[in-house]
Amino acid sequence: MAFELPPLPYPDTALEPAYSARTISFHHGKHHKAYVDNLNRLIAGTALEGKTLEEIIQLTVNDPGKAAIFNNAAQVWNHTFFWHSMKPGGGGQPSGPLAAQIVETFGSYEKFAEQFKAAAVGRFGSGWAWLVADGKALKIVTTPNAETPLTAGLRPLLTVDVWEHAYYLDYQNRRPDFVQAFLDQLVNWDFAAANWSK
Ligand code: MN3
Repeated sequence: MAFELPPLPYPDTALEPAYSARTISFHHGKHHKAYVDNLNRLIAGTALEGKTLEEIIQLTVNDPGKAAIFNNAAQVWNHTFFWHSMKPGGGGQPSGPLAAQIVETFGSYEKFAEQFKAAAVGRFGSGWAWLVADGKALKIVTTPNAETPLTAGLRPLLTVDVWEHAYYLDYQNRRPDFVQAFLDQLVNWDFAAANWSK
């Protein structure tokens, strides 16, 4: 069974105006789809065909001969996770046990937001910023290019894509404005809280 592009969890207009249907049409319909198509082409007829996405990621990480497979598999996983990290009417502060843990770890939601934004803006070049669980601890980490915290044994709670293709049509070069909009208007704390309680 070949991998398929997972459908968006909301209509492509649902995140407007913070994230336009035009951006989603390219980001999901072209970029994310290309990673799926490339992955299927690269694993066809190999021992990796039939493995899960997570298995392929773990089996190819740090293998220079399988870098293209890793990059496409990890980008498929990361993008699917990213779409779920946003929701219509999202943004603002979390509630419940995750909110309490954020206050305990970072001092306040505002301090968390400040550190998350600094990490996302400071990721040089292409990559991702993540809130992850490291055992029972919360951490903000960034990964370059296609890399994912999964391969470091970390459990992703939410992510923001900071590749230029993620925001250029709506924000041009203004990555800080995109990350601020992600925090204020897009982030899906219900998804993060569900991941935290797993
Ligand atoms: Mn992307």
